[in-house]
Amino acid sequence: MATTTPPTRRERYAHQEIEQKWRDAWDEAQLYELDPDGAGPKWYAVTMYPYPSGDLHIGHWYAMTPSDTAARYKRMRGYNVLFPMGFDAFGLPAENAAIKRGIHPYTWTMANIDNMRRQMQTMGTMFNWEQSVVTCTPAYYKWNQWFFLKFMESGLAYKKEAAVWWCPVDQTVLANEQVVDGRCERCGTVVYQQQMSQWFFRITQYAEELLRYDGVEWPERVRTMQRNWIGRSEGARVTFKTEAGDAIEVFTTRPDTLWGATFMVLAPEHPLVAKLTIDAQRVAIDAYIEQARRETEIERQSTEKEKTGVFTGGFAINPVNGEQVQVWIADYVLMTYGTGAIMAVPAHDERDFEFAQKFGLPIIPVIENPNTEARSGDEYVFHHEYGTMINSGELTGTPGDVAVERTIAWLEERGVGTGEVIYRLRDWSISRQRYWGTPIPIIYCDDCGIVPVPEEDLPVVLPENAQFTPTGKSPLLENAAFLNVRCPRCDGPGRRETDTMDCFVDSSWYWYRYLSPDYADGPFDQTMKKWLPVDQYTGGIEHAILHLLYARFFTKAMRDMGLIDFDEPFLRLFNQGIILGEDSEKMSKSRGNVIDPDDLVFEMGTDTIRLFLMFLGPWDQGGPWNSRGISGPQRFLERAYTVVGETADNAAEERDDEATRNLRRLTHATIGGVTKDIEAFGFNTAIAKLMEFVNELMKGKDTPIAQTTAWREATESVALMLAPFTPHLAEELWHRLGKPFSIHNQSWPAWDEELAAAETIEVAVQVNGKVRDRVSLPAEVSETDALTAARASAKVQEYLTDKQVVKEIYVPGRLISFVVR
Ligand code: ANZ
Ligand code: ZN
Repeated sequence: MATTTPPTRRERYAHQEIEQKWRDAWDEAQLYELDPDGAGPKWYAVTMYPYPSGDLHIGHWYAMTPSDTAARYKRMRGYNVLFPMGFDAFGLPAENAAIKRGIHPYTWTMANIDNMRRQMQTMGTMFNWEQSVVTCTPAYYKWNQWFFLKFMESGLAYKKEAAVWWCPVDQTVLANEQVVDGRCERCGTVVYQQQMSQWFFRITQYAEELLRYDGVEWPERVRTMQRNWIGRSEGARVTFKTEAGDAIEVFTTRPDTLWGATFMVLAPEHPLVAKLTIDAQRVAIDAYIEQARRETEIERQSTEKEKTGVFTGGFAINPVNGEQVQVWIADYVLMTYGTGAIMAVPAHDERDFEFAQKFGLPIIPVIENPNTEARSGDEYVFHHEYGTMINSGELTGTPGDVAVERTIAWLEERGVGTGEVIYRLRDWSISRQRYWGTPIPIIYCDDCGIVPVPEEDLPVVLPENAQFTPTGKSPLLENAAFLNVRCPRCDGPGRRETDTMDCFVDSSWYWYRYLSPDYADGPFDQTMKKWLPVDQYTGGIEHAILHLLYARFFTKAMRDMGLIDFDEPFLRLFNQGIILGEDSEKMSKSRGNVIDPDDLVFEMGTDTIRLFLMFLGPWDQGGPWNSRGISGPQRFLERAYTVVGETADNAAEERDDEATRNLRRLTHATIGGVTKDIEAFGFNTAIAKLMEFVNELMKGKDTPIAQTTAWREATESVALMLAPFTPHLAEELWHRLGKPFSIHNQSWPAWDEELAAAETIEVAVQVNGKVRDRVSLPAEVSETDALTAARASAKVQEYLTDKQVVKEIYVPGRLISFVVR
């Protein structure tokens, strides 16, 4: 097309045309399609799949484009890379949209997925779209149901009546993991406990193994969070007897303090409370139970709160010394931990100490304070140190380092206690009274009881018709056609389970399904198993506990089913940071600080955004968006385009002078540095090195150096190193360099350490006119550094010690001379 505007000296980089052109070319060539039999070692990279909320935001870009860069780099290193993407499509927001706006969750979800897929195409990623999953499709959730049945067979899935967390706004049960500081993770409402019959996955069976991370590289931070969540405690279970002969079991981490147990405290929900309570105390006890029921666990455990409690009027016998002790109830003892009852040792436990002080209960020290300065005056100050046992019958005098184990042995001999390990981890409750999830494949029959749906009848398809009213009851209850079925065992009338599965079930194994999304004979095709386990998993730190623990549990369960033969799903884990708004606040519509990637793509192109996000800082740090800061990466890409484009047709003469040697050195040093940085996910520093390199090239582009083979090597390296970061521009540069399509099938440039090393020169060192040594120095060394290096030579030092240096000279590149007296 003819144009009247004179051509600018520097052709501008027309991102819109270029990016679309190359994306079309990649699609056409099916460039990124997986070749299961392709050459090279396998590399399985997974970025946590998104929830299809509707719009791709800049956080998605920050999660996905750097991991794309890492995957592209691996591809250039010769790996056969699998890098799929999918959608976590079940869950509450879809159902809430249905309630609020009358759109069916399926319609809402699928429309969102279409939109997000379209937006994702503009990110220029190499996702293997033919390996994708959408978890709300029967082809996917059938296998959730299959896993459920297999878990039932092996005792990993079971049903029990349990106190569960209930969110009054979302009208559903929440897993422990979904309760944050006593509130619903989704809507922030204070949750409370309710008794309900629920399906559970027995994750506690793997508690011990989940504490180990053999052969995986995971951030210490995540491992610590998971370890704390699993919460392993070593101690003893000890039996106290009531006057009526009932056994009250307690769990204690400090059996060595047993002789100081001067009272007992039961959780208000403890089953023995009713029996222990004497008539005179019943009103007070009942009122207290009611009050405690309304408190969250966080409130109950708060150390700031003043201790409260009520005496039941009942007594128990301390088994080690036969002393009678009062039995109280108090909210600080939780029914959900240990045995729901404690022996209170006010001399050595802070909560018990406060409680005893408030209610005037006896305090008997039984552990010597190894920290003598802590003793003060007459008033007893509690301490929780380990130390020599005192006031402890025949164990008095036992040293602190063996006190716990000796006490346990002593208890075991007498049959009143045993060593025990307990965990804070609870079994995973997976029942949800909601519609938009995987139906639990169970049928209830009056005659046969709980009957699993036979495997050949899977999937139990989620019916389209349901009442979306937040009643707290499962919407499927209203659907008679779904509800009423024949019992698979006796053919009598049966009812389907109407609860659906927690959608964390879906995300516990989706990367196995990526291997063969259409496979009909199992959750995944065993012929694809060479890709497993995942080599690199990336995603947000918010999933450190829930998702990642469930994922590990599923993998261990699958191993024990014989489906796979490894222990951990993700060999390496990386957590990216968060992109904040320009005001350094979390992006939110109400703050008006949301950055819309679609606008940016239009304005400045995909490659610029990708580069900016990676240049922002270390990937795990995140940081605020900076609309002025984007001009740096933008200018850099313009420069790269100019420097490569303008010299692409230059002559390429073989030359070997200082200038070409310097250029080669810089080229190889840059490749070496960028490689090391990418390997360590140091994208920002890698980009900084590329920027410096291109700046140097800008200086030489109109000089004779630009007519050499060294220059060709340099410009080709720029294109190749940009390929993982800015795939469109790199493809364009490659094309301009006259190279065949596609740059994304090229090898990562090799570098030569020797060429990369700074050039060195040999310089003679004279003392009083006689050569005493030769030192190697970088060619561009400064006078000060040259003199320092010369003084450091042992041979030179011999002639300098005890002498006064009266003159020192550096003749650049030739000589260092000292005159001494
Ligand atoms: C006596 C004792 C004496 C205790 C002492 C501690 C110090 P971790 O480490 O968290 O496992 N405990 C046990 N079950 C409880 C429950 N359901 N609710 C509230 N507290 C409970 O804590 C174990 C300790 O927490 C146990 O050891 C018990 O108090 C208390 F000098 O027993 B200890
Ligand atoms: Zn039956």
